[in-house]
Amino acid sequence: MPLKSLSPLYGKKVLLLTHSGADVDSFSSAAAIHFSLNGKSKTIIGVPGHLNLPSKAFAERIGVEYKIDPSLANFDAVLCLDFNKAAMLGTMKSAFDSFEGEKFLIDHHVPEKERLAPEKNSLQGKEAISTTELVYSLLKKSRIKIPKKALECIAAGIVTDSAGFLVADHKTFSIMAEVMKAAGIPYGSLVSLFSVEKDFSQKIASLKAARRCRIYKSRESIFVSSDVGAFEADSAAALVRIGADVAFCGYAEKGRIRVSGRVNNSWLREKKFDLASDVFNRLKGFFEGEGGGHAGAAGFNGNGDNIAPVLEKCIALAHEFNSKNLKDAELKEYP
Ligand SMILES: [Mn+2]
Repeated sequence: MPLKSLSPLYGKKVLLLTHSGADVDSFSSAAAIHFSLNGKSKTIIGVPGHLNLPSKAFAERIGVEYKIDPSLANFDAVLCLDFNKAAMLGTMKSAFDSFEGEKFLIDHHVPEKERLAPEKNSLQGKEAISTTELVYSLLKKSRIKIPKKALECIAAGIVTDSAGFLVADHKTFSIMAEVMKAAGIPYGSLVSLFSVEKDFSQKIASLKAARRCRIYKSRESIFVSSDVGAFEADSAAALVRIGADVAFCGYAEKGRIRVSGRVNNSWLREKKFDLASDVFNRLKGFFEGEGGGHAGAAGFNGNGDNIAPVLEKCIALAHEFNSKNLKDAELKEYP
């Protein structure tokens, strides 16, 4: 039986834990629960490593504290938000693995074999557009009066994880309408809570990714890959905006490799492609590391000193997907 209410957390000291490099959905899931359980539980928001730029701005503007790499000592329970693999905790993984208190999980990724929390403490809904959507359903079932700030968090997670409603359906809009009505906040103000102007180095990274990019033709589709020093997710998204159907950007640094992939939305729907299962999870068979994410936005973290073969393998796996059942579909690189 999955988690049906937040009441098992009442009266306890609870760490609300995001994944490393917390995005807005992960962070605002924690913040929504933090605001809503005020007075019922003692909650602290914990972030392994760092927050991404939009969620850092969001935390500041909504006015909520968090701890980077907190110690798990003295907590009765840890609630994992928006991830389902301990590898997503970065350097906090071992502390989490050896934590002896209760473990809880709310997440919308496709369930893994690995379990971070017992089933009775988990709410997993891969049909939900965001983890905040699951948090919202749980707060309602718990009959908690949801404060305005928590409603803003819930809405922010839906907007960002749906990529501005690109992957939304009618249910997403009805939940959004309900949450925005209760929060009494116009859409523009909501978006301004997490919007960040790209900074200079981010723009340079995207432009360099475009300059260095390798361009491939896989049947009638365009795949690209690029070696970038930083902002790999953002750079991959930029390459999709200028015409790639699938883009991989990554780098190797100090023995670590990191790759992000992004996919054009209509291509993704037409092909029923899934970056996580068709590329990044399979990459594990060739390189040491962990892959994961969503159909249209995913990544891989691993060990290695050379990014070129990793990017080439990503392109090859995407091409393998794109050419299945076709014998002679060749992958052509543009000079
Ligand atoms: Mn999410």
